[in-house]
Amino acid sequence: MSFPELELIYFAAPGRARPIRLVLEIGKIPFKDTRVTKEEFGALLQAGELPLQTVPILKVDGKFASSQSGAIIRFVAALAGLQLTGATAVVRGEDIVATLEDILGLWVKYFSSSEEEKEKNGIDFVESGFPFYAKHIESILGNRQHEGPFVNEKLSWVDIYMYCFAELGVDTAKAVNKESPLLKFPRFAAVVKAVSEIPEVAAHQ
Ligand SMILES: N[C@@H](CCC(=O)N[C@@H](CS)C(=O)NCC(=O)O)C(=O)O
Repeated sequence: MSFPELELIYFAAPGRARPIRLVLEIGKIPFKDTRVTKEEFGALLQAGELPLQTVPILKVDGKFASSQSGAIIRFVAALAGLQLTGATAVVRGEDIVATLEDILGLWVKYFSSSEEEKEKNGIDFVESGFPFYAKHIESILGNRQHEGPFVNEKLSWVDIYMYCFAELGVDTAKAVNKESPLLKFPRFAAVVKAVSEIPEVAAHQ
């Protein structure tokens, strides 16, 4: 199969690039994984190569294609055959993705809180914020009409998104010495486990 020439530009961190990198790796799609330092990011900014002053950036065949991670992941998922197919898959999957973005919004508030408030806000996130949204995701998963572990019958980029975003809860719980909030959501946890067992995910760096 032939693919366009892809370059993903992001920091040397998982962040918003991780689900994109994983989808490309699972799809066996070659790409240039450009990981920039803060200085290199500044140089790209100066050169006018970051239209929204943010990364990730995707270049296709050497030309700018997108500066929105949501657009990039849907594009690479379509190339990898990991897109949401069919109306029910779209409404179920996109509801989960939007809810994961809500979780990220809350987590950013916790993460940017002052040193004095950090522990208390972390505990609130693990015991109340994350579970509020995870309960909703769990109920969507409860409405599935199939027996497999994934959101839809077949693996899609949404499962990979869930795997990446679940770490916000798991890692914050570790940071504040609390139990993982995923333990209360067995269907969500089963998606995360199934994705973690995909060879490309297990081998990802
Ligand atoms: N809506 C954008 C947001 C991207 C974004 O906020 N990127 C952050 C890194 S995760 C960034 O480039 N921040 C600029 C900086 O760190 O100076 C997307 O999802 O792609």
